[in-house]
Amino acid sequence: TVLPETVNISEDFGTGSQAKSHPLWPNIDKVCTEQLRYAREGVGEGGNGWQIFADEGEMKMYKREEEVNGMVMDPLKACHVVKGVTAREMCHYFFMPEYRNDWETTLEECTILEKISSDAFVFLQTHKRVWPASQRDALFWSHMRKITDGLEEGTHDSWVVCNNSTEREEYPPNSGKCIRIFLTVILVCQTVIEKKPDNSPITRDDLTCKITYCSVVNPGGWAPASALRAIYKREYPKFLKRYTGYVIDQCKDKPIMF
Ligand code: 6CM
Repeated sequence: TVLPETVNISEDFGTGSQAKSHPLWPNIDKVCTEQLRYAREGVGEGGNGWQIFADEGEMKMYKREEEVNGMVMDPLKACHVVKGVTAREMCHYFFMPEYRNDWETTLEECTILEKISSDAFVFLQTHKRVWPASQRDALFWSHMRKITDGLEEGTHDSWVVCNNSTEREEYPPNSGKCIRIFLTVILVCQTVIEKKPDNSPITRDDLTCKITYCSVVNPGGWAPASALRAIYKREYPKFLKRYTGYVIDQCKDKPIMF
């Protein structure tokens, strides 16, 4: 396969993070590894508690209904397949804060509390109030990395973004108008390149990006279970469709980024 001219926005992505000397690094590394393993597990054939709740073309969303002290903490796993973009492009737009407002429909404000390295940030986000729940905020680290181990056969490359709640003394939970939510999220992307019979350079038409998105959100304070499940059922498909459509649109006239 002949690869076309590629762009590299920051060379240290995936080649050994500069975040390794940071106190958060052991947690970042551990959670990313665990979440990747978890994302790679299938949803089975309904036998292990995963129930499908959205099925639109290539996009499938599954949840497991779980409650802790009456609070909904349903794990979500979504799979999608989109054409014309790479795994890195998909992860780039999810990770980089300057694009977040373009696709994240529930966002009110996003503050970068710390730039640990070019591939690891700490964010404080406030989300729009969704009736009937009170307003939520989230404080989390976010890390993007290239995956080289255990790639599925036929995969050209794989990138992930993992987001996980953390703490900052200066921003204690539930101190203002918001209730703090706690989240663990992973976006796993794999590029598949259609083999060319000749040696002609590949184009966007030859690219497929396989996506797995997993999340667990602890709402942090009580919210009615049925309302919360209705919000998730509406918001997650909306997010994944909007997000993937946004990346396709952003990339279509740009050189392919591996
Ligand atoms: O993963 C997503 N976005 C990331 C970047 O913003 C990040 C953020 C996750 C926050 C998830 C919050 C979901 C709930 C927000 C709505 C508030 C409803 C109040 C009900 C009480 C909990 O990982 C995409 C997240 C898409 C969510 C639909």
